[in-house]
Amino acid sequence: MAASIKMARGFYCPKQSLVGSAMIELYTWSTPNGRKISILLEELNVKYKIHPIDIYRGDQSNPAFVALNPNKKIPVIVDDDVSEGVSTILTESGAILIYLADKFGAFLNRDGVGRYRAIEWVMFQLSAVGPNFGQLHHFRNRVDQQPYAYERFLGETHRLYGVLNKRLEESRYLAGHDYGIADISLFPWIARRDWHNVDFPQLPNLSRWFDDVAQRPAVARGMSVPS
Ligand SMILES: N[C@@H](CCC(=O)N[C@@H](CS)C(=O)NCC(=O)O)C(=O)O
Repeated sequence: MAASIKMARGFYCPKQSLVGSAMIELYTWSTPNGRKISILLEELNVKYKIHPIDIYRGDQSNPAFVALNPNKKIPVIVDDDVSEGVSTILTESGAILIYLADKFGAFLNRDGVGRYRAIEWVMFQLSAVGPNFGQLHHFRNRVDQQPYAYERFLGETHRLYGVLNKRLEESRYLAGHDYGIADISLFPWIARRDWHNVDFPQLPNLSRWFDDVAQRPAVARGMSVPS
């Protein structure tokens, strides 16, 4: 009988199928929400194993993946560190960023206002940038059928670019002096700026920030996952 392991989500699964030798298992695809996590794992320089979930082929509906995330979305991590008795399955990119930063003690302050400033900007990315840019990506291929929807999400996307440019006028990074998970959560979305019909050079603070973050080797490695 296959060895089984109790997962934090409360069910047992075959050890061979879901838990490998790597400490962190990353289920991901070549999209912004997935790349946030591969960038942070590269920055942390921790061992991780990549499981590509091709969302265009429908892999997110495979029963083994749905068992990990009933919401059928990447990214998901399984942390095989059973020091607390169980492996941890975690969905939602924002929760995963905070979990990994706290676990490895980097890229997020332990306490103080700086911690909550970073979480504030991660939530801005999750609640505003992600949903609006995501809808814009959907409707940009359907402008003829849905011009109103395209214009609405384009206008909101441009407004959000303005908010970010203003924030980065007063602060080197999103949360303050230090690069961290807020910047990591946003970077893969701005990397798709060619899809946003935005005059990037007219946003000098955001352009400066983008070039700064882009030159980090871990960011380049994380942006190529899955290869
Ligand atoms: N709120 C989620 C959103 C995750 C998400 O939308 N993932 C997309 C790829 S970027 C996905 O898996 N889409 C598959 C689908 O919708 O079928 C998070 O931040 O993790």
